[in-house]
Amino acid sequence: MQMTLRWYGSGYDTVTLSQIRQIPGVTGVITTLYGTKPGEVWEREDIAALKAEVEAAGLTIAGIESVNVHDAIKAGTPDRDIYIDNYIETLRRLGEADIHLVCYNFMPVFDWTRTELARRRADGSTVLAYTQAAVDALDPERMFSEVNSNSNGAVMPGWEPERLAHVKELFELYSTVDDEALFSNLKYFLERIMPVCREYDIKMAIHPDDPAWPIFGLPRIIINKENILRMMKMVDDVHNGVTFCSGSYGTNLNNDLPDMIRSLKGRIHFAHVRNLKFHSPDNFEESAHLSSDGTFDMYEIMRALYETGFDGPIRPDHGRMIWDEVAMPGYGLYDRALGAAYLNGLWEAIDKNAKRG
Ligand SMILES: [Mn+2]
Repeated sequence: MQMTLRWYGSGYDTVTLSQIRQIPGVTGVITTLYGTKPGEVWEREDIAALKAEVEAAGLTIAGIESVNVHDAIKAGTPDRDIYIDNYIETLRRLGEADIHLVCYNFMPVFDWTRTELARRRADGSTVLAYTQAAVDALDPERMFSEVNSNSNGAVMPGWEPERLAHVKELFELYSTVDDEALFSNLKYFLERIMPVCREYDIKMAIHPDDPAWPIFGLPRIIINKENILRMMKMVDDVHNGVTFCSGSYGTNLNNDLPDMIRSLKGRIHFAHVRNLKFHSPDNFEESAHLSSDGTFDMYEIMRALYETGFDGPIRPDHGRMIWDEVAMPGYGLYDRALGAAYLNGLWEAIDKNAKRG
């Protein structure tokens, strides 16, 4: 595996490449052209400049998170082919730049959803948190404005304010899209992009829906073992793969994370590893990475990745806000650096144990 950190780019991220370079064992970043909109073709010069900047800092681009999928593709509207053609062209340009991993999601309207961006914990740190009761009490428009007013000035990925203006239209767009239609639209998209992925050996890695159940009446399909295996089989190509995000699949306590990892052997191209602390099945917060701080057994998650031969990029996912850092919620430097060090430690121990027999 390659240990990485997500980085939003110089114009957007409070964390610098030189800081990332100093985290022991972190050799790459997962990044994106944050200023692009879903459906656009990425400019070759912009890709080249991003790559040059990362490499000048002594790091590599380990993958792109994300190339976002336009709502026309997810909803399967008649103009979707225009956007798929653009997506294919972006993939071609990334492949030409020797980039071979692309994370994306297929969530209608909303990206990941949290109801608190700064829940205070006993130790004084603040974390992202979720309660179903808070979602049930909100309408989608309020959700957008609350996220944007509590983000420490950052533009939260998937919660761009300009999307708020269209939230009613977006809901209308999906009014006839159920789970089956969403699966079928995803299959159509994947079948069209697989040739360019094969040509440039680009591994597509779908991110799970977060939380892993429908919200606001919208369908969500990338939520459990049954559905993700269905997706792997419906386009059975190694380039159709998965971002295994423990914190997203883990929102549903019925998901057995190590078992899911084992069932996806060979198809996990990217891993987000983080822990959650549950107070009840629908009230959880993003704890420190350490097993004892949350609900998941992080050793077993890392062991399952190791034993299935996972060799892609991995990153600590969201971190707590600690030591008075001011940054995009979930994406400060300090706690993610602690997470990377901890995950590296688990991996080293698992690796040495395995080699000792
Ligand atoms: Mn994730």
